[in-house]
Amino acid sequence: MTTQHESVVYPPSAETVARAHVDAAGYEQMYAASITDPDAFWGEQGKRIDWIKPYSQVKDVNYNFGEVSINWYSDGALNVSANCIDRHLATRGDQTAIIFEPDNPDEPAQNITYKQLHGSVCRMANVLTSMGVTKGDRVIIYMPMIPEAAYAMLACARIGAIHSIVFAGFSPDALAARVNGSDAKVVITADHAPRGGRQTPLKSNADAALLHCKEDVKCLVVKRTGGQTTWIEGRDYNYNALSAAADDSFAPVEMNAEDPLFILYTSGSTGQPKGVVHTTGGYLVYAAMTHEITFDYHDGDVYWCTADVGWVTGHSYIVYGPLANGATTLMFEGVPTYPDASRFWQVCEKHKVNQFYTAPTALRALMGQGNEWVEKCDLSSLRTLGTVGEPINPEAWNWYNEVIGGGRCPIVDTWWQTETGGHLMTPLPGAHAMKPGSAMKPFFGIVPVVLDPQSGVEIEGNDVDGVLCIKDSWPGQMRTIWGDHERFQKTYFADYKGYYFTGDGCKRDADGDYWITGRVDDVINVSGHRMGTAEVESALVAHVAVAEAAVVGYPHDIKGQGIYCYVTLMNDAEPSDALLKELRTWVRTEIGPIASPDVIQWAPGLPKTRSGKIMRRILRKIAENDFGSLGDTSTLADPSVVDDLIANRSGK
Ligand code: 6R9
Repeated sequence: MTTQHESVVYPPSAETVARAHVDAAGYEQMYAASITDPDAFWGEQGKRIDWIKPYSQVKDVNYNFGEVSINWYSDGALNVSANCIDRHLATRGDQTAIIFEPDNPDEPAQNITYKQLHGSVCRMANVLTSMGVTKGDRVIIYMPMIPEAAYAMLACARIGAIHSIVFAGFSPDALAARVNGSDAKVVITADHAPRGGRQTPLKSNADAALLHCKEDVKCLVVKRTGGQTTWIEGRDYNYNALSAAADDSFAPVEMNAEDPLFILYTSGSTGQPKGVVHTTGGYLVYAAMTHEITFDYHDGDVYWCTADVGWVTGHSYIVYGPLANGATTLMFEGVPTYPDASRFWQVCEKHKVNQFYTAPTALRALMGQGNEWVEKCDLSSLRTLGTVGEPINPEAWNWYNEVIGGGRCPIVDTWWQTETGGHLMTPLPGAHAMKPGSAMKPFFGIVPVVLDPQSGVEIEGNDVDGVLCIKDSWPGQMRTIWGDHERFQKTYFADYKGYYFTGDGCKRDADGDYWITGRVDDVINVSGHRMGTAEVESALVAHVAVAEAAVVGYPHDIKGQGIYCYVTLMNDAEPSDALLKELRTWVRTEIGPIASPDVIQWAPGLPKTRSGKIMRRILRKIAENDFGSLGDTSTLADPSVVDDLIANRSGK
């Protein structure tokens, strides 16, 4: 995988520029306005959505460590579900809001109109209310990628309950931690989740999780496959029966702009995942605006983001952004390679998709299968292509551009994070020339700065690199970590005072365009999924045979990064293939299949400083097979452990 920067530049076509919401001059003018007078700019943008009570205040932000507080539109009131549904009913009630494409291509797709969406969401809101859910309560959503997942999100928003989605690939233990961490009242799940022809037993996972939760947590079960599940009377509620009997109207609850909309757990460099909190008004304004402008979405287009609602991309760019804009958004239950490697392209052809948004890892996997899978499909409807989740290598970018986009479609390489709510840097289709692998330019209102990692001083000028921080707030920014505002400040505002610290490294090239160079902390990015090495380590050391573990990322052709684990066993444990397999299964059970170790190396000792700190830099180099540049090992307590690790490095 090449990572060097290509100097090739792809300007947008005249047709793209003519159609685009924003052209080059428009970008310059709007960007300048957004920075010079954020109150005026965002005050105007706030009108994209409907307010029950208009705001008189726009931005009210303090980035000073110790007193960080972020508020937008804070005296306004609104309801997100009303914005995503009700306000479209008069003009587009019969337009498709959600296209559902099931895992099995032989199962019919569904087109759900805005009117139908309204009915289903109201019924779900009534069901949740009858289970005791009210404004401010937390609801966990642990679901397949089916329309009911979107109904659940919007029903919570309608009631004013705070949802927290747990990706269906997470284990019962991870689910229990999130139910308990958010003190949730209800878990919404389904019997099974079909994916790639296989089925994940969601309900039985939820049963296992709920054994470790408070007894009064209730479970609402959606029928997806009709497969066998156990049923606990009094705790389990049958969604299909209850919603059929429920009223199809439910008045949206008035929410303050700063009331939480959702919590989403994400990995950090230390400790267990943290509950990122997004609020109601600013988040929706930002999700709606970025969805329209980044993808150059126009009325009547069909838009498809292949993410899962379990990740932030699914929140902002499958559900909230598109629906706030009255779009037709496609929800896909399956995987790119089932039943075969042409599935994505068949779905594009079948539903005449105009904007397509996916992750580099999927592109790399599909690219390796050959072009014949693409060439048999008609992709002429495609207009904008997007990527997200990790840096895209030039080979994958070129393949996306030429083979998928036929050289006609701008590629928006959107850099952002769970914490940012929406895109912070991306080329805009009609405004910027593209460079393969570059996130190019900041979105409106975003002031990226490159800091010297040691001194924290801003590095001015071009052709520079350092750590990426953001100078000021934007409406979609996270507001706090659920239940731990101090951790919020320490994670994002302590290392570089007065800035939001992204955790990413970045280069500003000679033209002033931005390139994300990857995480500078102990977070790794596996197939576009964020993982804290600390989480995998703590799963490993929870096993009786493991004394100590250190986990690092290493370059992986398809996944971007793979998980490399150094494991020191207890004195009475013997290394064996069986134990290796057991540990792999153990981590999958503790966290979920996405955390499955790619490599486990037995390490009789780990390289440590005299004060006992593990030298991860060295472990990273060994995992990368880069023994020539181990750097200074003289500060190690026992330098000979390094020789042993090199001599026994696993074959991968
Ligand atoms: C939206 C999302 C965030 C981290 C982020 C960065 C990496 C995301 C990227 C990218 C290079 C891009 N990342 N988009 N790196 N180019 N276009 O992915 O959120 O799961 O929180 O991950 O992903 O390292 O800091 P999240």
